[in-house]
Amino acid sequence: AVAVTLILGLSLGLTRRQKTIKSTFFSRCEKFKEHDCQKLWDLFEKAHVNKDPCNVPVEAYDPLIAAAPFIPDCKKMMFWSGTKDVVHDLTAKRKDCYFTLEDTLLGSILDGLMWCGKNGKDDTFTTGCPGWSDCENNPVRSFWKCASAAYADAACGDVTAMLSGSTTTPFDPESIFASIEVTRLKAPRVSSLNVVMVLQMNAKSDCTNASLKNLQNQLDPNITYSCKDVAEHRVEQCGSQPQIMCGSCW
Ligand code: N1C
Repeated sequence: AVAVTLILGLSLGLTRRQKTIKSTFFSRCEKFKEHDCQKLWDLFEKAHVNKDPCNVPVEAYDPLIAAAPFIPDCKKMMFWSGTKDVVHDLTAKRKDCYFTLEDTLLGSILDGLMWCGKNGKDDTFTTGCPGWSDCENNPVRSFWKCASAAYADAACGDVTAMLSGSTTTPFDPESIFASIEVTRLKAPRVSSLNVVMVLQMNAKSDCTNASLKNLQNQLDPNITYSCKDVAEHRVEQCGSQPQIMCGSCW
């Protein structure tokens, strides 16, 4: 009886967990109209189900990315590293000015989620998965690398990147922004990269930070680079005062 209860409890728990990520996936997907959410879910699962969760290459998510309609407003594209909350607070309120990967179909579906498959199992799991840095080829990291590459390829015009003044290395070579996105921005499609250094109280770095030299060295030399130190409250102000024109926020 104990064994039966255990097995029943385990499998119930499993179905519930699985239902959670699947229902989150579908409810977020259905908010965007005209998409085949079932097809996207199937491609999503195919990338990692029944695989070693530390051995899911970036390319495993290519079919999913290819199937998702991906038409960001290329002139408004915003990148970020270490500034997720302040950026998303802003972009939620100022869709007229900025657009992030989380505003695309797949980015919004998978934002904040954790998942993996396991060898010999047909399910998507949300617990017992490798963390971001536990192994390089984990499903979550591979997905964001794949999506970020496609996102950066789509950029055009004047691009903004919000980096954090609260770390000593705002342009962190390990980050997705540094390792994937920056080198994919190409002139003349992209004309400028405008870094906003978001400064909180007691900031540790600003536009003079040495790591930003590496950014400029990695950037296509035909893309104009600029950097501006901006207090965090000014960024928040831009969100709360929609009458401020996009170009005059800082
Ligand atoms: O490693 P990062 O930042 O430099 O990645 C941010 C960069 C952005 O410009 C996005 O386009 O890469 C893209 N991106 C996401 O859109 C995204 N949404 C959620 C990268 N990572 C993303 N996440 C989660 O944030 C991801 O699961 C990981 O845990 C963080 C990476 O954030 P970071 O180090 O601040």
